[in-house]
Amino acid sequence: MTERKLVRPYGDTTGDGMVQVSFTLPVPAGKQAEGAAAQLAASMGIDPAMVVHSKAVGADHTFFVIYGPVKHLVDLSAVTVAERDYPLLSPKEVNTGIRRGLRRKMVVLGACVGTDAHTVGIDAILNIKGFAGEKGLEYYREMRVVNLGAQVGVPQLVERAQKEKADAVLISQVVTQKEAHLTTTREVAAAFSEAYPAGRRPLLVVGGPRFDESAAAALGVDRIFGRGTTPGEVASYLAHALV
Ligand code: B12
Repeated sequence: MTERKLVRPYGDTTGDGMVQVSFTLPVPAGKQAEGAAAQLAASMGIDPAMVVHSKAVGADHTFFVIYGPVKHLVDLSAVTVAERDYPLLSPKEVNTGIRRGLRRKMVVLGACVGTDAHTVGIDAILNIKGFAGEKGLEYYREMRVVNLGAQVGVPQLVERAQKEKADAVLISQVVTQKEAHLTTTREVAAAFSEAYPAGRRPLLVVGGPRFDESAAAALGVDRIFGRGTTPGEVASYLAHALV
């Protein structure tokens, strides 16, 4: 049995339980708004709750930062996360693997899908200049990368994947308002399942800063990559999954 390891948040001294949270209330800035923020924080378990910052956001809303202690503990032995279950490879190893395993170039299609226009993330993974000191997938000699850019419709994505004979389709979802990232991902998964015979669709990989990386199966895709992902991690995964 794993040993329980309990920790508390750290503010000024070890174990003091101090946390900082921020939120906006639909209340005009003023004493009543600050009282309302303190009340909400107290009911969240922050006691005593200090309103350390409040600022009007337009005429009818106020933004707050609250600081104070919680009594809650974190049991590190009960934490579950999606661990990387494949080895990190160098570009040379990925290229060699593809050449030996596929005996042709791996076709990787990428796009920012739906209404989302945030292309910086998918470009960080695909463009040759890369991200965090690593070259993007365009740098890999054994990959043929097709970057469709922003605001690509789901039918257009499927059509292009078929035309290019894509081995992997990489989609980016940055906007999370009204769970747009989840809805679009489910739409992509459903459209690919419908367009391809069972077990024959390309590998579906989704990325964006606010995804839960352990939710791939629930969303109908093969893998999710979250914030801070580097191109090397994605290339290694593609080699692991497809070769
Ligand atoms: C730059 C930016 C813009 C630029 C985008 C330019 C462009 N060509 O991309 C512009 C000005 C156009 C823009 C517009 C808007 N934006 Co904006 N934008 C940002 C900003 C400041 C930075 C995003 C970014 O580039 N990050 C850097 C990249 C490298 O990080 P990343 O995207 O997380 O990508 C990494 C990982 O997530 C992962 N990854 C991402 N995608 C993929 C895909 C795959 C396959 C893989 C494997 C990995 C992967 O790998 C990347 C590298 O590690 C963020 C705030 C922030 N600080 O994050 C807001 C933000 C994303 N925008 C926001 C909003 C609201 C908007 C607008 C709606 C604003 C408006 N009212 O018009 C519009 C929406 C436009 C649209 N239709 O999508 C909100 C979203 C809020 C939410 N809950 O959804 C944010 C969070 C700002 C905020 N705090 O309110 N925006």
